[in-house]
Amino acid sequence: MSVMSTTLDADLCAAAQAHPNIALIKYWGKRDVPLNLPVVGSLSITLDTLWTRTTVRFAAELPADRLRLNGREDAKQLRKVSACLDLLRARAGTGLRAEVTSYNNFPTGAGLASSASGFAALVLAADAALGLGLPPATLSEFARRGSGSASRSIFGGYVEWALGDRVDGEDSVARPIVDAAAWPLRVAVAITSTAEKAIGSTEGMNRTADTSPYQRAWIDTQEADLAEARAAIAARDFERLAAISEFSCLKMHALAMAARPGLLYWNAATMAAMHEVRRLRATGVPVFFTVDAGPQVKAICLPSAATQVAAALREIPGVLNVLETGLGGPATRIAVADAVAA
Ligand code: 2P0
Repeated sequence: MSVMSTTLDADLCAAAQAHPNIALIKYWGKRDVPLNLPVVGSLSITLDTLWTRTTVRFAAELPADRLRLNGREDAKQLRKVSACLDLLRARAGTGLRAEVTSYNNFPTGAGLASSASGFAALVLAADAALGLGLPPATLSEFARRGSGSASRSIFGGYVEWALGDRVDGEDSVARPIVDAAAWPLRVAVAITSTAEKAIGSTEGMNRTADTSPYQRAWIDTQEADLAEARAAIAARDFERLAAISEFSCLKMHALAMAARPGLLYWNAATMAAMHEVRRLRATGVPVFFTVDAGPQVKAICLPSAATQVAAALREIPGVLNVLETGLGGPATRIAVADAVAA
């Protein structure tokens, strides 16, 4: 079906849903900023109950792209969204502008990877609206161009985003390594602030690369961490995954803290939650933490410990809310009618 032949009689409109992901082996640093090519590979889990739902409508009457995010026009994100849509327009051979409507059922811009689920949902909805049917690896590549971590949210369960070595970045895409159902860990997200973060990931990563004396060590040690995490997941070895994941998280924060000026994403409740997770683990509870470029603490645990972990996090002063989720599936198309605010 040619795009141009359908523009006069039908809206090119489709919707998609994608879930945020949490990196256990972290992405931090870009070797190519415009292409979002990373300096390290990374490995994540995709979440279940948190989602972004996005509708994309291409139409001849639109003079420019428009974005409504959580019910409001968002000029700040529009440039990145337009640039991402350009990739799909180029494949479709169309110059049609689009109206994008997107909702998150979780706080935006607070270290909960809303850009990951956001760009994954955007790319899949635009792909469907234009009738492209691009393969998942290409969807992952295009999502990466919007936001690095979005490459991983195209897929469900345990996902690895390859470092790649091509200058055009075509091999720096994600792939699923183990299904969510094959090892259904649980995640409790301790929300300690709902404010938008002061320093975005891109700026933080670039400042780190420019000024942190630990950047070289970070790059040189990542492959061993990835190998260890892959082995832990393959063996369903929770303690081994806990150890390597906390190591990668603390190493990333140490790297960023050593930038000038240092990046401090934690608040007092972030620290308290990390200590509580370690206290629980010392008493035999199967749980570990990870923290991204924001103050929320993600506690990953075996299903048997989920209720106890969430209850313990709720007791911590400064923890505003605890979201509980399992591991989720890949980005999927949804009916346009289901994409409106839930
Ligand atoms: C990650 N983070 O692996 C790491 C760990 C935050 C800390 O990916 O600049 O929004 O759009 O590529 O993907 C958050 O950074 O950054 C992130 P851009 P992104 O999940």
